[in-house]
Amino acid sequence: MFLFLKLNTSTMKRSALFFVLLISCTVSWAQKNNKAPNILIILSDDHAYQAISAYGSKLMQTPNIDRIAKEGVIFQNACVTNSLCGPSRASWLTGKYSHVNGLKVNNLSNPFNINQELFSRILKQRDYQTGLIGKWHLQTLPGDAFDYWKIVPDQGQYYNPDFIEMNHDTVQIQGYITDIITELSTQWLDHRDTSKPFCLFIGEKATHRAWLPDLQDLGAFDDRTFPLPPNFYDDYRDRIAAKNQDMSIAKTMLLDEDLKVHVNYLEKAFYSRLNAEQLATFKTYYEKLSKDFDSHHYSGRELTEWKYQRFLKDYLSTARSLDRNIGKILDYLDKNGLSENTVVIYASDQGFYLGEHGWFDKRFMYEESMKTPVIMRYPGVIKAGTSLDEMILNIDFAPTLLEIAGLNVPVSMQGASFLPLLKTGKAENWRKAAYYHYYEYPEPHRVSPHFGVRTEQYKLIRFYGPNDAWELYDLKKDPGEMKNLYEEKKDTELVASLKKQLSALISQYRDDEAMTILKNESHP
Ligand code: SGN
Ligand code: CA
Repeated sequence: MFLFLKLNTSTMKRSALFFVLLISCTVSWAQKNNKAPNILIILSDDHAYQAISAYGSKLMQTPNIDRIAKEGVIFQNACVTNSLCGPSRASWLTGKYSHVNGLKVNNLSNPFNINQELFSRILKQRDYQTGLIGKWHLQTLPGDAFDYWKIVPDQGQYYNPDFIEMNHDTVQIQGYITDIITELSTQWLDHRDTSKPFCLFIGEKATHRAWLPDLQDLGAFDDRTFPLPPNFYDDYRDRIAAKNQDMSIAKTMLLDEDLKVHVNYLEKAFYSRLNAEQLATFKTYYEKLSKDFDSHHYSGRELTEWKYQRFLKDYLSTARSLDRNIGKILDYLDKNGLSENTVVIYASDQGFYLGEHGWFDKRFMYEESMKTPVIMRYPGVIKAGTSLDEMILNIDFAPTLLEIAGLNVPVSMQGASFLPLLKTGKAENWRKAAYYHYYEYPEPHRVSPHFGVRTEQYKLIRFYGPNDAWELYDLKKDPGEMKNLYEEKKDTELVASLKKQLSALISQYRDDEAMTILKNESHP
């Protein structure tokens, strides 16, 4: 027994020594080689997952976006917390809900507070080289939030656009916005300090209204007739807020400004940006179309369906350049040996309706707006071809990116890092319910404010203000969200449990405004 122990102790000592040696070698190897990864974010504007072939779209092929999915992960249930450009970007940067970061609506009179904690500034302070190029739309300038920035003012222009530089000068650059943003991004990468990891935030203007394509893509879908979404002729029965919106293809979408039928080239400021040659190409295409439109004398449903077809043709043509430019950026990474050590994220600031419920635009908590495309590549960490059903939120990006960079996540950030999901495809105790709160009313689309909770199967929404109502959907049985089950189920355990989850999330995220509405309801 004694002999055995002795033998065992000396074996243990030798093993321990071996391990100490092994660990010290590993640490020095790791220190030399474990360079923090670069981060490249491409955030588009209003790009619907229904128009991305990696999400199963039959509307068009997006081979370059699909390439990121093939080499990485596609999130099937990535959601925003307030489906609007400025608020979504503010949540991206801060990792916080709108009521905490202060940006609830796109509003000139209430600019984003740039001095709060932002993931980009933390990366910058921790030796990342940070850049921001393209759409920003936070009404305030980026200031010291990035080492370098060059942004388009407000929504930006598609043709020969203006850019604001760091010295606050505005310069006009000739060409098509999506190409220019790629060009500026690769130029910045060419001149970066290669001794540091980089984080580049690319804000695309595409595919925002009024869907103006690169001139080489005009007519790219003219031989196609797109099927109407099954709920295109929604009558909004049982759904007062949906009924009272102003974002329908039939009534809101404009023939001239949106669909370029007999556009007044003198009135709309952006057409005056085109040079003579560009204007001639543009006019040739849309004047032929206008004549054709006149000859048909469309009305009623025929007119609405003509508008839908034209909307999709312009929208998808604009998306063609977006996908092509994403390909250019991926090629740049390949050519410069950066692909292996760069995390690439492709996402849209929110989803978008492509005719579902008869709509364009976003804002509502219904699926096509609340869910947004998120596709990500991280060689060596994410297994190629992964598809995840877990619900991630736009407030999760800031904590995830900080964790990827090996930095601590401030406790004040409300999102959760989904790095464990990326590494293993699962995460302990991942959220089972997502909280949403939308505010902007009445302009520009008369979408009533609302908040709610989405689980894997159900969605409970509380509209307040002008259209006071509860709504309940069974997403499995009714993915088009056409049947509001609330009246039928309001006294059931299901509704009680969803209300409990909603109230718990409201407390967790400290949304006092929503809490007051709920409290007033239970104690009239
Ligand atoms: C503009 C658009 C709206 C759109 C908002 C917000 N009208 O006001 O249709 O909802 O932007 O979009 S437009 O005639 O000026 O195009 S966001 O993506 O920036 O939030
Ligand atoms: Ca947007």
